[in-house]
Amino acid sequence: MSTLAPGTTKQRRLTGKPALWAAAAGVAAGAAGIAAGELTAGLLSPLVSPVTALGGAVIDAVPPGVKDLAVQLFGTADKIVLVACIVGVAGILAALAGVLERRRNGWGLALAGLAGVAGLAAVVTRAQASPQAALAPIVAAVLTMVLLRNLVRRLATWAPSEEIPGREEAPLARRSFLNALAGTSLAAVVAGTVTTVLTRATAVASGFRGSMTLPEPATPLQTIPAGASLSVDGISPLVTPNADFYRIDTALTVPAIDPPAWKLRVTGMVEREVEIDFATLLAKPMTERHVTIACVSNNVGGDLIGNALWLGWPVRELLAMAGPKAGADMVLSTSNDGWTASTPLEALTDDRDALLAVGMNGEPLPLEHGFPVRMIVPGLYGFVSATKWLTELKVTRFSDDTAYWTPRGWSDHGPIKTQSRIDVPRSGRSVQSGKVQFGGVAWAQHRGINRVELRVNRGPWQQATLAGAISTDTWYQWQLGIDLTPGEYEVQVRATDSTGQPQTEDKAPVAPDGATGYHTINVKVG
Ligand SMILES: Nc1nc2c(c(=O)[nH]1)N[C@H]1C(S)=C(S)[C@@H](COP(=O)(O)O)O[C@H]1N2
Ligand SMILES: [Mo]
Repeated sequence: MSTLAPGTTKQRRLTGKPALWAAAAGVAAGAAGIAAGELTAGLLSPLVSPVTALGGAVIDAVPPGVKDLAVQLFGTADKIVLVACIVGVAGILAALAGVLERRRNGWGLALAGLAGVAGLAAVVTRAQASPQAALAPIVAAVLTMVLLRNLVRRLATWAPSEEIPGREEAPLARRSFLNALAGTSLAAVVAGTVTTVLTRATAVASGFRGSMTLPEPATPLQTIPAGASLSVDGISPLVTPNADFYRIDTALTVPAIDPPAWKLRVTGMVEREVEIDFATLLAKPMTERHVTIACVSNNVGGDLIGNALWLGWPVRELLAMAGPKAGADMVLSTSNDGWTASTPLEALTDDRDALLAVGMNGEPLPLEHGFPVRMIVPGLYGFVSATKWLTELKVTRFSDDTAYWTPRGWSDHGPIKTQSRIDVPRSGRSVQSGKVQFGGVAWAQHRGINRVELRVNRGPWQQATLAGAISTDTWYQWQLGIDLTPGEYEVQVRATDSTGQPQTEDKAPVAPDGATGYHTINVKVG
């Protein structure tokens, strides 16, 4: 802050302001630097930019509890909130750099340099980073430093931080600073706009996706048996439309993969390494299967579950080409962004039709659901099986390799637990007395469900009507009308799988391997 001589009114008007102008200079320099860095990344390494790399590093570093909380608080908007936080923090740091630099030459530059080092570290440790990706944070930091130095120098001639006897505000110096500030801000806006237009790498992928036609399945189309779908108002549709399908992943920006450049490699404990490209995969005999996939983070009664018709080539066929060696018991699948899942080798080679999926409900995979290729494994939670943007299958052992979530408090195995959910009426709703229609879904993928029951106020279990399934790998709809007089009721559901094992009443949290307990709702009958 300036130490101003009393009585010089012109200078006194500047009190407090120079620091604000310095902060503004920092923000403008930082914004222009970061925008230039993002632009460099957009041109040289569209998959990894300093901002998304920092975000990715934050996602990988936060403890699972925080992540679950963020998902609960913000839902799928959690990623937007994270980017907003990064931008906010960058803004504060930039303002601080401006103020510091004005106080002492080099301090603000040092802060900008430190931020650049953090960005560089984040970028080079990303799985998708190519060597040229490192240029972006360097450009961002160097440009920020140059612009900051330039602005602060002009600010110093306009509003010197040391009192210079007899010196008054210099209108020319003032104009010079303000012009430079405006120019820097304009450059930031232009670079930012060009970046958003140019870095639509997703545009390339979506362009390809839009123009491609899915192959016909070689096996007969899987038809939905009559009676698998119940007509109960408000029940989850038997097949979940793509637009309503839950999305869970650690990807801050959806990996945009150009299918002609895509390859899937089979490595590790195999007789011979195998590589397959997209055109070759599409030419393989495709299988079509309805499979209900579920997230291990789904709370009892939650909606992180969906059923879709997947088109793909069985994983076991590709693995057979490579020839897994004796002793291997796991396949570590890796996605384009470095995320990994550990799947028992057995589940990928038995007859359950684990797929290298390219289609979802009759369309190419949507980008956010793994375009161009993902894994779908009936019976296993997504975190140990459903790798999106798939690029590598490493045949290995559970004792030798660890997947993304395992050191973060989750299990290395994840068979889906038997569960059931009441969709209607919604908990807390008021309904008319008389016959109240209850309806919902139950699932025990790959085992199948043979009974669903409801109980009111912990009374005797009453058997619901269970719809015929598409297969044991999908969820089942159920319904039951119960006569209820006015009052408040607690209603619970439980399912029994086809081995005769009822789901447990014991409550377990989602970590490490899936929630248990009865879905319980309260209904007001009037
Ligand atoms: N590349 C990648 N694949 C991933 C994940 C991820 O974070 N990254 N999350 C998994 C998890 S936890 C689940 S539940 C499913 C969700 O698939 P969906 O988003 O298509 O519903 O994807 C799986 N595949
Ligand atoms: Mo998940």
